[in-house]
Order: sequence, then C-alpha cells, then structure tokens
Amino acid sequence: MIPIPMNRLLLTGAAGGLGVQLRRRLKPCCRTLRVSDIADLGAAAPHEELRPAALEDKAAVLALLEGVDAVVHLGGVSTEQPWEPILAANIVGAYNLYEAARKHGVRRIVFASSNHVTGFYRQDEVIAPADPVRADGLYGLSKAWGEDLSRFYFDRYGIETACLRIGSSFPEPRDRRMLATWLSYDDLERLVRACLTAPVVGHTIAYGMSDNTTSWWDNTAARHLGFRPQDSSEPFRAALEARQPTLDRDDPAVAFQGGAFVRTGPFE
Ligand code: 15L
Repeated sequence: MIPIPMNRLLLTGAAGGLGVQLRRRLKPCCRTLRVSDIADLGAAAPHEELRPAALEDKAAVLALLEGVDAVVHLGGVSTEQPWEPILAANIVGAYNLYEAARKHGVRRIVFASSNHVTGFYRQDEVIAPADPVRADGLYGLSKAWGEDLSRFYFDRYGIETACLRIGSSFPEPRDRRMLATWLSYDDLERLVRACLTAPVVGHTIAYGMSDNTTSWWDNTAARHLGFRPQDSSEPFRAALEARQPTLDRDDPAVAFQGGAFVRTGPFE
C-alpha cells in the first residue's frame, strides 16, 4: 500500500491530451510530481520535476524511475501508426519502463492500455477483461503486449499494475460510438486515483469508461479498485443521434467496438 501523498510520482506522456489533465489533477497525490514526455512540457510548477525522455532510450528511462514511488504510464504511441514508432515507444519503451521499475524497486504502475486491445469484438457483445484479446491493429497489439509484460513483472517480481483499457477520454463524446466508450476527465481522475490508493491492486485489467447507459464492457472483476464512475454520456445522446441519424451497418467502424481503428492502415 502506498501512503498518499506519496513522496514522488512519475507521470509519463505528461504533454499528451490525458497527460495534461492528470498533471494538474494528480498534484494532491504526491509531494513531487516528476513529469516526462518527448514533447514540450512547458514550465515546471513548484512541486514538479521536468524530465524529457524517449521511452526507447534505456538509460534515460532507468534514470527516470530513480527515487519514484509509483508510475502513471501514459507515454507512447496512442493511435494506430506504422510499426516502427509503435515498436520503439510501446514495445521497447514498455520493456525499458518495467526493467527500470524492477531495478529501482518501484512497486506500483498504472498502465494506460486501450480499448483497442479488444477492438474486434462486435458492438452487440458485452465483454470482460478475462475474454481473449482481439486487437484491432498494431497499436492495440502493442497495448496487449504491455498488459502481458506487466503481468509477468507482477508474477515474477511482485510489481503491481493496474492496466486501464481506456475508452474515449475527451471533454465530451464526439460520435455515437462514444456513447458507449466515453470516459469523462473527472472519471479518468477518479479511476487513476483509485488505482494509486487501493490497498491491493495485484495485476488488474479494467476498462476506463464512465457510467454510460450503453456499455460493452463489464468491470465487475475490477471492483476491488474502488472506482465508481460518476459521469455519463447520456446527456449528450440526443444531440449525437441528431447529428448521426443513420448508421451504415456494413461499415466495420459501426460493427466493431474499435470504431474507425478497425479500418485504419496498413501504412505500407
Ligand atoms: C485510444 O486508444 C486513443 O488513444 C484515443 O485517441 C481514442 O481514439 C480512443 O482510443 C477511442 O477508442 O476512442
């Protein structure tokens, strides 16, 4: 169990869309927030340490985890892209992160996985984290690798990880698919805080979604995290349905949970 506030929390991917949100919101969890990215991190707040680092740089990642109590790992590629950047940031980068955690004795990691680990399930199916992976692209496969890697580091070294298969975390749902996949920023914060404060996490996989009326994901097996979403996509439904009154059911993006990711690429 990590005492809150902990001494030092590392947030990777701190310059990204969700990183910017959590950088501000995780301040009460720690005395020092170490923030990292390859993109510009701006100026350091008084409680912050800025540590630009590329995840594929083994030595840089080893230094990044020194003196850290826990990690919120958002860094890496977060969309479907060619193999090379995914290999570097999500495969090699995840390995570098877990090796650094092992060497420095870091005990807990919150790993930003993605709903695209299971994007090739259909939108008329309700699935749970224990169901087999059906990634919808290289990005989803790389997140599945991160989940497996983290399970190995828990089984072998006892490093706890909460893998969050984040749905669509934006200020509001952008299309009808996101009525099921939306995760509000406030619920994202609640979820990450729950992962940091739960007495025991072990190795857990949970979907990151708000309390949406339409849902494809069953988080029952992750209830020990203590996450209770408080927002819902429902207030946005009428406007989204008016904007998209008909759906092309022959479109794979309408048939499958991964939406447009299922038909993105190949890039060669
Ligand atoms: C993701 O994994 C992406 O990082 C994000 O940009 C969204 O597209 C989201 O999935 C989604 O499925 O909506």
